[in-house]
Amino acid sequence: MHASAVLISDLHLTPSMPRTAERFFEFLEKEARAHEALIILGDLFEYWVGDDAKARSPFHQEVAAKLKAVSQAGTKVYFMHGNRDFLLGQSYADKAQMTILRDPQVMTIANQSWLLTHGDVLCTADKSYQRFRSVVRSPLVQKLFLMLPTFLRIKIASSLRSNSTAQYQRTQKFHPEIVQVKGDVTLNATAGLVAMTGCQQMIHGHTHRPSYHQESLGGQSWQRWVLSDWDFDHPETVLPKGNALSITAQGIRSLDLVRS
Ligand SMILES: [Mn+2]
Repeated sequence: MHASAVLISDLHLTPSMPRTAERFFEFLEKEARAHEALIILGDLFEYWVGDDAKARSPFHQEVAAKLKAVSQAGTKVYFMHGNRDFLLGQSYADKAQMTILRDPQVMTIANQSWLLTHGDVLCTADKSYQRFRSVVRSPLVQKLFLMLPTFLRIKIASSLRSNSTAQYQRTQKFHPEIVQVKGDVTLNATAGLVAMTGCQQMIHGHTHRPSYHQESLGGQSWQRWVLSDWDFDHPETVLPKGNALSITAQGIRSLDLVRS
């Protein structure tokens, strides 16, 4: 229950993208502190193979310290797992003073109910991803993975990422229409979540297709806001991008973090 909140997702923070991290730190100083709550809807980090492995890195310590400073300045920080950082655990969350949210989560902000999700669970046209997801999100598999030595976890995570990138690039080249469908949420899954939660205002990330939709199916209708991913590091190939959604008593609006 908050009078105002600002939401972000898909920053994919990594030491090799310093300008994106720099914009994030600036965002924490300015936009975030102007709200009662900061809600991170997943994929804050490019990948995560366990708190023990990351906690030692100076970059991840710096991110935790900056997040903690936001809490200490009076803005409550929430974190929902994405498909890349779902192994982020309680120990790192404690260090960053973030409260971990379940996915999906209904939250009251500015006297309205908002349905929050990372979004990958709604991409049901991609059957093989959903199969993969149900395996890697199982507590037993996670426990076994976290028992492996760190170097092996990093190796597995990076080979999974490069496989999925290679597969994406192949499909994008030969069947762009398939990428278009598989990479987006489905109307059926979205309607299912709206019905299950009874909440008609949804916010998610993951698809990297920032937008606002008014949708309906089978007598139900709802509004859906999609957050942008962030990239301030490759101006020669990718236009700088990054946004946040601000919810206050005045309503919801998108903050363009490139121009502001
Ligand atoms: Mn994602």
